[in-house]
Amino acid sequence: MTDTLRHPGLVPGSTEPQAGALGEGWMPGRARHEGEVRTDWTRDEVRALFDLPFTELLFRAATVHRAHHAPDEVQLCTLLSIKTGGCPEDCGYCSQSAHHGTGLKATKLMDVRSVLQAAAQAKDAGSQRFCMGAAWRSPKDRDIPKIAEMIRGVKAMGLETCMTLGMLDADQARALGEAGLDYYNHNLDSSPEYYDRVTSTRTYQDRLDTLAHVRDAGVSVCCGGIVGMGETREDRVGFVHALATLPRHPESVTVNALVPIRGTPLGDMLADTPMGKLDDIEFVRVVAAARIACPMSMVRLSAGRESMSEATQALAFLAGANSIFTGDKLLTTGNAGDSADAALFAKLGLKALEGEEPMRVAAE
Ligand code: SAM
Ligand code: DTB
Ligand code: SF4
Repeated sequence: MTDTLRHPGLVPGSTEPQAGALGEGWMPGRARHEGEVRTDWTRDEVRALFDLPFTELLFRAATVHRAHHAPDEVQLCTLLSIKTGGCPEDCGYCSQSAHHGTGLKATKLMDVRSVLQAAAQAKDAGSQRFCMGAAWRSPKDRDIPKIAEMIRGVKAMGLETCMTLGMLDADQARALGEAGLDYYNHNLDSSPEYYDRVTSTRTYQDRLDTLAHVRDAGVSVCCGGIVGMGETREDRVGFVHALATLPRHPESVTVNALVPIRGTPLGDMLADTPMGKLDDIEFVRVVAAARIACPMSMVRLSAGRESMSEATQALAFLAGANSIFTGDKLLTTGNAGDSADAALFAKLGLKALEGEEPMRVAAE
């Protein structure tokens, strides 16, 4: 069943305000039909979304959201770091890079049994998807059989599987697909222009190449980035534009707020500076723009929720976020925790998504 059928009357465009209701500023950035899936967004159109009056942007995002998704349903995902620290990449935000002195203890790849135990706990806690992350530049071919075993084991529990292991070549992506992997998370992180300020050990094109291999292998894509890294509004525009103009929108779009970590270049640079905390309204603008530009995707309110007010999270849900990471840990940093989330869901009248995601339904 499509989401449109589940929400009769909320077809794309049905709740649009009249064009011109807000004067000249309204038309730029307007999709040809509200909620239409397009991969030909121009950067000017995305910028025009960001430039809308905040309440107008929120209204438009909420309208698009309702056209494709149940607004009271939020997908629950759980993260596990299956190989922590010691990463050869130098991502300026990351606690796990061997280039930074964060004091994090590096570990080997976990054994399959321990991973399956953690997955079983996540399932008991109501999670729909189990996301496994490794601090690698890319996996070694010798790691793939063990990774494949984890995928098969987690799937056998009835959970969706997601892996994030760094760059993949075409054969590795195919091997993960053959093991039954549902999603691969690989983030573009920021705009193409800002990327080399964030990471110097790989290029934007490297990220795009892996995303293409993942798609070619028939694995769904989870892709997003981080806001609050000292980037400009124009970089946030470029980031959403990059997601919206991929050959096919990611099934999941992750929007992380930077978790500033002492010992990382970005964490240290931004700590105690006025730039250190991204304005909440600007963060919600990114969520809303991503929702409008990628109407069918699940938009995940990702890292940074632990220090985000309930009101900001509520605005993000109104703006179209419909997925979160649950539990009290992300990969190496804290997360809001199940009791805080249960209280928030009760307060906001939200419930866990149990059905399928629209883009996956459409692809089947
Ligand atoms: N090594 C793999 C890679 O980089 O693709 C997978 C793991 S990596 C930790 C996954 C994503 O987590 C990054 O792309 C980044 O967007 C996000 N992330 C890492 N550290 C973060 C932080 N301190 N705050 C917010 N997001 C962060
Ligand atoms: C994503 O976009 N966010 C998640 C997941 N993909 C792998 C990771 C967030 C990590 C936050 C910092 C940490 O816990 O180390
Ligand atoms: Fe390594 Fe991923 Fe962290 Fe970059 S974000 S340092 S690739 S674990």
